[in-house]
Amino acid sequence: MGVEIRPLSYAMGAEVRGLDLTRPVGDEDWAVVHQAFLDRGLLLVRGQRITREQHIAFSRRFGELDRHDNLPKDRDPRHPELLMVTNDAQADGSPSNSRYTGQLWHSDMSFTLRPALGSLLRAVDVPMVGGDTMFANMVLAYDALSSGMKKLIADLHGIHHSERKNSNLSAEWEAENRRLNPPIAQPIVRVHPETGRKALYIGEKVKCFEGMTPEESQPLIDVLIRHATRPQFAYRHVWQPNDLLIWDNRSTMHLALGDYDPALRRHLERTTVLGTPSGHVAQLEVTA
Ligand SMILES: O=C(O)CCC(=O)C(=O)O
Repeated sequence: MGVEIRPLSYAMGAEVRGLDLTRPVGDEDWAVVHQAFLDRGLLLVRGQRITREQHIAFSRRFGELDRHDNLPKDRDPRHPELLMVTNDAQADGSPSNSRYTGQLWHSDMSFTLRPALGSLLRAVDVPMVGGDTMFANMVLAYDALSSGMKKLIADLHGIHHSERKNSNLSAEWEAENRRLNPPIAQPIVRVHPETGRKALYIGEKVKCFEGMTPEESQPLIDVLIRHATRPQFAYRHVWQPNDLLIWDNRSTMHLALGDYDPALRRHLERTTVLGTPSGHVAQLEVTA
């Protein structure tokens, strides 16, 4: 029997049943999974007790994997394709730099010149309650804008920064992050290379529009994020251990809510599939 696809919410997402990633996925099942990924923007595969190697091998079906040179401190030294999203303390006892990963609405690696096509995040250990992740369907959000707003934003570029929400990360991490990741300008509207559909490409890592000051930009950034994250465009994922979530970064954005007891372990591991080149190093507007 082949895989079965069941919608998770009206807006987006689907659960894939009947997939066992400890074994290679056959071509017929893969075709169904890949089509559901494009159609629904987010896939959930529950109960995947897989090794890191199996996680990486399945991820490669989606395309070439990022070795996370833009976030070298967050990757697993033995598997650079795997990024740790964890609140485990570091070897020297200092707090994890990735404990705040994703706590701003974002699309993965938007602050690079090759933003992610997709991400595959597996829950190893999650608190009994909380630590949920929210997703928004950016194609639905774009479609629902007025024609006037579509015209207004058509040629805008947003400048994406790589900072994390809380700034009490180690000074060393912050300095390296700034050095490796200059601000990158990305179009606010992107055309999905596989579906041909337009999607909003905005998030809380966008600090201003190119050619405009932060003060001029922020009101419109706020309007677009508020619009895109309306409940009817969203899905909220409540994690179970061994859940694998797979999302399309070209048609969705997401947010780690951080709504959990920090004394409890939360450890997830992510592969990132490289997307097509996009954007350019930003020209920052300097005003008198
Ligand atoms: O930890 C989460 O819930 C999401 C992590 C995240 O935003 C990411 O890996 O991009």
